[in-house]
Amino acid sequence: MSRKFGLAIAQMGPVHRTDTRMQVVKRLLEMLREAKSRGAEFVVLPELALTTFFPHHWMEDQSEVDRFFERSMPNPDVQPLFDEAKQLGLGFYLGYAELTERGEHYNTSILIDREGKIVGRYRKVHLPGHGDHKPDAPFQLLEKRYFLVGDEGFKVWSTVGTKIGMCICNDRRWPETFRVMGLQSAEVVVLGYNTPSHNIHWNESPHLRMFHHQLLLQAHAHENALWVGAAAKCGFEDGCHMFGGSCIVAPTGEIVAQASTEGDEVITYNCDLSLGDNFRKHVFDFARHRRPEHYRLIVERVGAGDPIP
Ligand code: CDV
Repeated sequence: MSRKFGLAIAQMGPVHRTDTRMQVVKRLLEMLREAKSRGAEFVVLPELALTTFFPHHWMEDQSEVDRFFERSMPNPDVQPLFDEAKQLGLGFYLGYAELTERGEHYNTSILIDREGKIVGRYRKVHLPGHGDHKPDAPFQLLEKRYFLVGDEGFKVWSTVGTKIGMCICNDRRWPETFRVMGLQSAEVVVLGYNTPSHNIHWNESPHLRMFHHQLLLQAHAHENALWVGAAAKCGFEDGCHMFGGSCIVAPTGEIVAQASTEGDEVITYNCDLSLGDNFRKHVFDFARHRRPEHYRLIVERVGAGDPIP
């Protein structure tokens, strides 16, 4: 029997350093309304949706960095988003920079149910890039400087009519991210991302960057028999070009909806949550077929080492 879940992705065009939270929230409100008018029940917003992707910029003054962080959630700037979503009966995923009461900095996402209540929080585990200043690079990738590694792992929540997990951007490149949520019976995994079209380390074709994004999401969706919803912030943002390609991927591994612009754009799909059932019962029946006794190196080693005797 099919179980329908109206999933929307609200891709964002650039947010510049000079843009205010109020301007950003106004854009997001418009997309929430459009998602609702197209039958959505849940909307995925990007990583660090409220500000520019500030890890692209070297800053020495911590108070300048802290301007990009939220000290509470929801706060008065973001409250209209919570109010409107509740009014529309929409759940949503929101990525933002979190500054805790203890002064810790995380790249965070939250899950909000249809009553406007925060039901889940995820703090980004895989922080890409570097911590030092690279003055010769066209832009910086300073997540290792500005954020701590997330301390709460990958969780799955029973809410908004499904079992849903969260991750953020670079996490989508790691099979462990999705398998840990697959092992908690996730039916949907949602994520936001900011991915530059250019690689600062070597000369990689921009088309390959998009290819890898799609390849990985399609593989992880299929091998864990779940739906994936991925929302970009993209376009030329403060001098750095980031690719779009926001998409919804089915448990078959097929991309069923994809953004075609690099601006604010809503895509929707009426997902059948039962589509993964056959895969879960047969080829990817974890309980019958997985052999964790042969996977021990995955948790025993971090980096690659010598072959085991
Ligand atoms: N925000 C990210 O995590 N971006 C990385 C880039 C830096 C490679 C990504 O994996 O898309």
